[in-house]
Amino acid sequence: MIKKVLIANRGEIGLRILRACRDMGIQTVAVYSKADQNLKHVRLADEAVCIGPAASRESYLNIPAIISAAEIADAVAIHPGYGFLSENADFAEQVERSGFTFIGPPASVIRLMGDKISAKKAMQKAGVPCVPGSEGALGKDSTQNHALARDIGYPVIIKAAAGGGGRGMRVVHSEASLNSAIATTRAEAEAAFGSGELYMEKFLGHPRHIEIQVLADQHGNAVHLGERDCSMQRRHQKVIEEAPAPGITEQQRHDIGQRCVEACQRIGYVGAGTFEFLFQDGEFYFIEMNTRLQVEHPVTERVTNTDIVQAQLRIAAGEPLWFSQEDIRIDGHSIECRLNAENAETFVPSPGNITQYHAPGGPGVRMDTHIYNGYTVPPYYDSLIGKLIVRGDSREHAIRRMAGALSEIVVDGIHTNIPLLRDLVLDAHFAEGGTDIHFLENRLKARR
Ligand code: MV4
Repeated sequence: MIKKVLIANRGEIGLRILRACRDMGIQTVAVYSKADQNLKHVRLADEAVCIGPAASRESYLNIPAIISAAEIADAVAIHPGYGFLSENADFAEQVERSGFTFIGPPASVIRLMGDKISAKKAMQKAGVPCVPGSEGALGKDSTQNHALARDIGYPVIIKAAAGGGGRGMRVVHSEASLNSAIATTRAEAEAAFGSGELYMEKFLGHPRHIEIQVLADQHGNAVHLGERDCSMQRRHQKVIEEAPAPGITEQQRHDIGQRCVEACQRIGYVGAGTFEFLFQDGEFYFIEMNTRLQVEHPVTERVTNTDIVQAQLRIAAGEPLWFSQEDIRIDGHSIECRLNAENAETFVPSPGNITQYHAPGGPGVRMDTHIYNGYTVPPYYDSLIGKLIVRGDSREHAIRRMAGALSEIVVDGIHTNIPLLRDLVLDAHFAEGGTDIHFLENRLKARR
């Protein structure tokens, strides 16, 4: 097994990774910015190295500083967590070239999936269903682009190959605005990503966001851990996630899961990964693949009785997968609420001192958080302060447990989105299940 892991992240996921390591007898090295000396996992790690000032650019995104810290502490492997450098192929490459193990897929696979056009091509070839659209990048020929859009059928969506996660895209409803939409999206993509490469897809008007969790080892074995429904979102920030996705049948799960497993084998995927789909009118359409651990991984853990972070570590150590697809059962229902330091109505970030924290508890309740009484949430990073995860025997049971846990939790001193979460969990439409990606934004609009 790996002897010592450097945790190249912060907050709740830094602590999550530390706990997985500790559970497996792996030593830990925390790296932190000057604003993060008081992070819980920094206090708990075997060693801690300050890697720079508060600004992410100069600390959590500072590749030389992180690799130097790994050298100083004599770490064997680096876990990137999510966000920051987790999907940076150059980082993965430099980690490996410096003689460390990158806990994630090979740099070449990160690069392949980072380019959304090459990702889609690879998935199409592997038999994963994709959104109908352009074959590869859009050309400069306006006549051709018009013919393509007419072929696909309006509305279409123009997306940047280097985009993803909702950045660099534009919906086009009719041919009158196609040229200008392409030009504007191209200019924006050029400025934001340094690449103006674009592609076109049929725009789906009312999809759900359903994603498949996979694990693949270094020996060509792969399994899927079922799906998550992440449709409850605002401005591409997920708010509530759940597993399994309401209304998805055993057959649908098996079929789409098998496609993802085969795709993993085709592309040489290694580690934990997620296939993102839009789901509309009973069909799955691949949009992107995430080559990292995801924020919402715990809901999958709770219904499959797995530990995805420990699996990442064992896979990185070269261990062959220790269970097969038949061993995976979806047992019960799990829901996660993301707790943010922000105003529940305006969504304005609310960093500051937490004067009082009372954790929720009881059967089936898990709280993944780095906060504690007296902790000060710094203003420099993402506003996520924790994740409340529940498991129940059924979806109704899970909702009841979530409502109970949200009524117990106390976070004082800062504003949080807990009031919004309480509202949503008690919502009649949410109780029905299967709300689409526009539900929350429409509901917020209607309330004002
Ligand atoms: C789409 C779409 C509709 N049709 N593609 C947004 C994030 C990025 N991963 C892809 N996104 C979308 N792609 C087609 N062909 C609608 C979205 C979308 C969305 C997707 C998932 C979760 C939330 C979303 C919110 C707005 C738009």
